[in-house]
Amino acid sequence: MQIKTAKFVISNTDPLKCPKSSKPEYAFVGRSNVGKSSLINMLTNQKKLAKTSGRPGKTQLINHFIINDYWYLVDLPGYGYAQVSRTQRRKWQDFVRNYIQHRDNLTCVMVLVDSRHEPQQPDLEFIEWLGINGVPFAIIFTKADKLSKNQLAKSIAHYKSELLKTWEELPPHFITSAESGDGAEGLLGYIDQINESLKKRN
Ligand SMILES: Nc1nc2c(ncn2[C@@H]2O[C@H](COP(=O)(O)OP(=O)(O)O)[C@@H](O)[C@H]2O)c(=O)[nH]1
Ligand SMILES: [Mg+2]
Repeated sequence: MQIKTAKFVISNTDPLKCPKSSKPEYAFVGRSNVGKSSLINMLTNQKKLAKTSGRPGKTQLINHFIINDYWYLVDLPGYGYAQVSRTQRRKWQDFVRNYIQHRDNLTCVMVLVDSRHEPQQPDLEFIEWLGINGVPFAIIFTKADKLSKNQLAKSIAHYKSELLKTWEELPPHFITSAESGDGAEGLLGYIDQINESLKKRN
């Protein structure tokens, strides 16, 4: 799939006030600084669609973008670094979980993790929660360009082995770089495939 049009629709602070829609929706989520905004800009081929910054985000906003006039890409707020307080992390959790549970048109949650990092407890907990609640999701390893080929393979293999401690089967996963554009084709192809299968079902 090629992204021909990508437009910002609306920002919300309240999950329940987001536009009701029957269009398929893909939510991107991950800790602050994981490279979410950069990935969204890379996928949509727009430099500033989602804001990027070197500093972790401040406001908790849900941003809706409409892609090819057909599906929604949703930028969910990122949870902070490891040093974020338990209370703050709980707040994020409730916010995001509430969103996920109330979106009827939510098709898939894209969980972003930095390919350089060890599996992090908050990510693993979130992934487990998605599984328990039957929410379809995929894992996106970001910033692949920051590692050598060898290091990258090692890091991903390590992450997978961590997941296999609790999962019988690995979820779909994609390795991306906002810098080089690697992984865009596979990820967009996956979204397109789901969209097509939904069309057939309707
Ligand atoms: N080398 C490299 N840097 C990246 C990549 N993605 C994001 N970054 C950098 O990581 C930082 C955080 O990125 P951002 O997209 O703002 O993260 P967000 O907080 O998850 O939205 C910025 O300095 C980006 O330039 C990538 O794929 N490769
Ligand atoms: Mg961002």
